[in-house]
Amino acid sequence: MKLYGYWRSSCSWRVRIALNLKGIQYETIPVHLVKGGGEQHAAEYRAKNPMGQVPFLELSQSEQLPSGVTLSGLSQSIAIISYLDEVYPAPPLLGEGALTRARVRWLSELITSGVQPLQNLSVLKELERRGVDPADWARQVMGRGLAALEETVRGETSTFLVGEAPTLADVCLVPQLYNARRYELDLGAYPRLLEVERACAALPAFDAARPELQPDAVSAG
Ligand SMILES: N[C@@H](CCC(=O)N[C@@H](CS)C(=O)NCC(=O)O)C(=O)O
Repeated sequence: MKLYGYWRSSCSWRVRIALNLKGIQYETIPVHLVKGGGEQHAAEYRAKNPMGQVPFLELSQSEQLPSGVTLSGLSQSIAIISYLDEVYPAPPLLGEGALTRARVRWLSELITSGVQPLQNLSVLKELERRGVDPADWARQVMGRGLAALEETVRGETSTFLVGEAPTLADVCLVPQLYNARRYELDLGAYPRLLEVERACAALPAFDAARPELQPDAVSAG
């Protein structure tokens, strides 16, 4: 498999963690989100993902779908991780039981729908163009979302967000906390989230997915 991504992209990072947790080997294909206005907008990349965003996972085989399309790759981190979870079920990333799985999706979506899209690069660039301070906006939306997440899980004592094994919710949490630090959000008000982050950091699958360890990190800005 080939993962098109960017070292500092939180959505690419989610997929890296999932691939590592499942022990799947993959090749990194860097897509520089900043250089020359962003390689994600190049026609060659948009042919894969017309949304012009990373990640994109190129699969090792293709399959014809009922729509007639022959699919050989996937966009959207949650669709990618859900696919991997179905094809490589161990370890399960949604947990066991309908309500547990719903809780995992709830916490994941709080981040993937309620926070990250509001502070995505293209949004921040557009705000700047309109005279709004992008860093201030990013801090505001991340602070609101992380405070809601902290309140949602306050008082829980599991090692990870939903139980004793990492799930999709943790996979989404860790990169989002990194983004928050990047924009100098004070994380002191989220002790439960930081506790879970520490548990994740102790796992090799999370550690190896860190931006600084990616092949495109050295030369990128
Ligand atoms: N919902 C998508 C969001 C993808 C996304 O926002 N990707 C960001 C990086 S984390 C991106 O490519 N930004 C480039 C841009 O906005 O130009 C997913 O989960 O994959």
